[in-house]
Amino acid sequence: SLAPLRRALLSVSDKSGLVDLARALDARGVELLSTGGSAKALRDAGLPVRDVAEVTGFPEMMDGRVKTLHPRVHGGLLAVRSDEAHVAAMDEHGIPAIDLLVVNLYPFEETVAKGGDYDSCIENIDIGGPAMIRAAAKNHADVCVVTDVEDYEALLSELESNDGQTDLAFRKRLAQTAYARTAAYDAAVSTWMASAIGETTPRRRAFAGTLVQTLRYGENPHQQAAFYTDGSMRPGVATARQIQGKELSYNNINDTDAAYELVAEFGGDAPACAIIKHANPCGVATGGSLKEAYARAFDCDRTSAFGGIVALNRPLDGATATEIAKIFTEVVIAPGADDDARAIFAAKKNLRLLVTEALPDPRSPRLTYRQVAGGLLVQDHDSGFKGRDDLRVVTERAPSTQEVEDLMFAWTVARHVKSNAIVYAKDGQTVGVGAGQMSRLDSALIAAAKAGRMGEALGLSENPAKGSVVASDAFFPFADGLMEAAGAGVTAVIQPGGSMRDDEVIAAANEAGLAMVLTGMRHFRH
Ligand code: 93A
Repeated sequence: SLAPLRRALLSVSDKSGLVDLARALDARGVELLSTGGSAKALRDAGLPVRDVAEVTGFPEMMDGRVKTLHPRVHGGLLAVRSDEAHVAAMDEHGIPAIDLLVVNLYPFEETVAKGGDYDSCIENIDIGGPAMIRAAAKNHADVCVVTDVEDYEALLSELESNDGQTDLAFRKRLAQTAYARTAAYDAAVSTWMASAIGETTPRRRAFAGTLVQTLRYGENPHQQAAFYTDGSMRPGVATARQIQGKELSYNNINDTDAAYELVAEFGGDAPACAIIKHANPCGVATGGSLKEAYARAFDCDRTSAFGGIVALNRPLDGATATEIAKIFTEVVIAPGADDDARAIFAAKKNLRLLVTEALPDPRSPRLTYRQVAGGLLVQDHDSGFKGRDDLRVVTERAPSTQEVEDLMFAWTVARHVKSNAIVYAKDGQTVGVGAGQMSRLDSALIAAAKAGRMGEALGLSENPAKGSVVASDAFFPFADGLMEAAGAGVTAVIQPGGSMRDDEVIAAANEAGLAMVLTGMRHFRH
């Protein structure tokens, strides 16, 4: 719905673009209210402007600490235009309706960045600005709020296309941006204060998150830790319901996330199971019943699966619960658990059972953050995807239908393995995972060795790597890693390609009679 724009309040520290914006508003017949410095800039440009002090009946005081903090300002921002009582209150108290708020805040971050002293940082904490921004953003049903000079143009073209009015969708978008600004602003204040006073307690840290719980400790017992939700409500460990078991630990949460994000790749069609240790999958399987998927994931590396995290893509049933309960497992997460399963787990007091309403969507866009000394690395979550149709066959032999199935499975798992990642798989089951090595060759060697151990543990007559396929999360820089896999008995290879030595690697694959496909997309994970 469209909202008219009759009166605007402009109060900005960064005055760039202010005069042009005000001139355009004035040309549309918008009445301009403004605070000290902003009002002066407008007056100097010859624009008609009314001082907020005139509206409030109070002068700006206390070095500007109190200028807009007044009911005649906040009433004008917060009044619901469709509410008779609100409108009556405006009339009774001489409160002018403010339809547009343009504010940018005291340059607190800049003051800190240029090494301002304690007192000047304190003086640059804006109080009135955030108060108005938050009020206007709350009342976006009637009021438009602009907090970024970059959005002035968008505002003017919005007015242009709506005959001087603003659309609700536009006001919502700016309101959301406004809250991002005030949240980041206060986070900056808190972070600065934390360093000023040497506060390092995790639960006192500021960032855009909501505290779920203080954890007993972090990655190690001497580290303090806390758990926050990011407000996205994405299905997963942060929003899961814990049915039973001990309190989740920091590592539990991290590993449960890795497990659930991996198993979600398989959707809900065929049962799938992933078992995680130290953020890497030690076994993944799909197909058959849920119980079979678990058993086959477990079989890949029974030793590592001890004390692991189990994620399922289907609601946990009694048969699968019985199987899982046979060994020590830290956490089980699934999109639900039936009564049988709950009864079976009830006997295992410590075993943590988490259920979610749904599986996470592995393709949905979001950001990931990683802290480095003095900074945050922010990037898109790796939701890039290549399907069967994107595969490019580069060898003389093309993979068979069964090999393509296994290649896609191995490729799906590999993106969830820490780099360098090498995954051997057969019939929808991992048979060897090489994770986190500094050389791809070493990861290939480890994956092959683990396949050998799997064969021994299960008493197989043949190494399960024989007749398997291999996935590599990034290209083979040399043929050696590929040759190692060929030696282990793989018949087909999936990898991104793009190495300077692709030709050499392809020639080696042909020499060994392998089928190889390139995806053109790398999936490093660190
Ligand atoms: O000191 S304040 O927190 N107290 C207030 O009441 C107040 N109202 C607006 N700072 C306040 N502001 C801020 O003043 C605005 O957020 C803006 O950054 C600045 C604009 O002041 P001027 O127009 O006087 O340059």
